Amino acid sequence: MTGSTQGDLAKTATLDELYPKLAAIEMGAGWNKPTASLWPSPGSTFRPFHWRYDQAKGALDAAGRLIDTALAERRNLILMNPIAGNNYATAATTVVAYQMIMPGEQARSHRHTPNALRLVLDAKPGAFTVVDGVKLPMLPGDVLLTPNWSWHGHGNESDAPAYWLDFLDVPIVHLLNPMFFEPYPGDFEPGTELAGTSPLLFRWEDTERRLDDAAGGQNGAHAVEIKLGDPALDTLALSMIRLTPDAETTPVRTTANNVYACVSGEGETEVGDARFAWRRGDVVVAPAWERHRHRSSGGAVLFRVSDAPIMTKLGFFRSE
Ligand code: 1HN
Repeated sequence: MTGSTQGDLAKTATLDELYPKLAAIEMGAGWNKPTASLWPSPGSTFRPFHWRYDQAKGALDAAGRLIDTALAERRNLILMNPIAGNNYATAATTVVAYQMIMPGEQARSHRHTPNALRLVLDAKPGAFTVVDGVKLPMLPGDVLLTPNWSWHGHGNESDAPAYWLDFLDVPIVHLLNPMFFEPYPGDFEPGTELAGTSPLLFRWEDTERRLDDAAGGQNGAHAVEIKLGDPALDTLALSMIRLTPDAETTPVRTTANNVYACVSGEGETEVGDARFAWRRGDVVVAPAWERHRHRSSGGAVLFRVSDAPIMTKLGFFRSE
């Protein structure tokens, strides 16, 4: 037995003597810090933040000279929320990364329990992801899903580097611990050409048509939002928001974490006390319960990744 006996503990004369005895048996006095575990409303530790695509592109182009896909399973840049002690997560449940693959390269296939998706930023015909043996094309504005345990590898048969954003629920898998990861036997999974459509691919041309149709039905509204999937993944819901010129959205806050990426145009987002002026390819995070709104004078399209499905399933979703 480590620490004091039942009798020793029972005879302790003062609190000052009790605390070290508790520490020795890995117990703590719950009466000292009631506010350390419960507080009146979400006090998110994550910060509103903005990452710029032009800077990511510069760094990825350098990495393109400095590391190859044989060395790096993925040539990507993790968007780390700038809070003390964090060197991974973008928001509490979500990690976002910029990734680049050079002409002629292959990023070997693997599968993992975290759910993932990509938003393509710049790519020419010939860039692709093979998901469970099917070759999904990657063109700007396309969104590709690689759900829990699906094989995925990336390739580029075009003559230009391809850039995209990855979104994954890795931090929630870290918290709950059901992590499994497996490299593909034989490095790169071959893929058959996609015939027709796939539930794992939302092509920009289809998304754009849906946005046009939605706008037609909502005269005078400054923003239209369409869902991609319902939800696209078990943990993450995806949507595209079109801000019409001079749009200003109503401020909202929700217990869900929201990450926004600009697909086209320019604008700004206020998150709490912060204000971020963004352009194509940039990423802004609005952590849980931070009130936020978007503005665009010239019009823009924003991609939204939200962990609302997690909050809803667990009964924690609130919005105002
Ligand atoms: C991952 O597997 C990919 O497969 C991209 O392309 C980004 C970030 C964190 C963990 C795994 C990919 C990732 C990732």
